[in-house]
Amino acid sequence: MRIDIISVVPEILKSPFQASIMKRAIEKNLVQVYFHNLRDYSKNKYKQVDDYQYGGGAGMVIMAEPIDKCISKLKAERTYDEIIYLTPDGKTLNQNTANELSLKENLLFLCGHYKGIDQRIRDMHITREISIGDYVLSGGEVAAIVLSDAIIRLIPGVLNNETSALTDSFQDNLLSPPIYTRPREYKGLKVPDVLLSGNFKKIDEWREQKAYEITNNKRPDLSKKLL
Ligand code: 6GU
Repeated sequence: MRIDIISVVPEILKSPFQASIMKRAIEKNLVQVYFHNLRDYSKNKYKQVDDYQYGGGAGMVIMAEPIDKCISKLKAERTYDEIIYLTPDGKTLNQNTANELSLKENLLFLCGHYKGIDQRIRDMHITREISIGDYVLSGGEVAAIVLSDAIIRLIPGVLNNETSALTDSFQDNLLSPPIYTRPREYKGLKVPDVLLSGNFKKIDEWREQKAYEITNNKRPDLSKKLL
């Protein structure tokens, strides 16, 4: 898979890809991630990419031309399965969307900043708009990192068996059961006996029961989907 990310502040993007699972995925060449600085496509000598909005109103808008130039250059080099604009008014990201996007070959993410981007870019180039939740971030960069992480961990070979994505919360609309590691007792708090029993049938049953209990208590909205 190849992911290209366009941003006016690409320095926000870099470090999450330089550690842990995303770093490993890149090192294993299971994904290639490229950052593009929108300011490199500005024809303005101050590298300005934003301007006031027509009709008045607070907040600057990213101009169509630098975005169009950048996207058009990338589109000429390869075919993108999706060109995704990260925006709070997009469709809220969920596991199904991450699963679907993890099967694609070439993805292009456009991060908004300031008030947003000129509508004509959305009309011309964008195939999908994604939000990561009902709150406002300063820009789409953090959302692009979230989306990349959710997708990359699903690419076959990125996770090993122990961390398999198949057992993640949300893959089956169930939250995870409690987990413990050594020691058996910490400050008087004991690991549940069943986990030490060696009876794997009993352990599986306990975990499943806890998963249902926890989902019911914390996320009754997910519980309804189980019916
Ligand atoms: Cl994708 N962008 C911004 N700016 N804010 C958000 C968001 C995206 N998703 C939730 N809030």
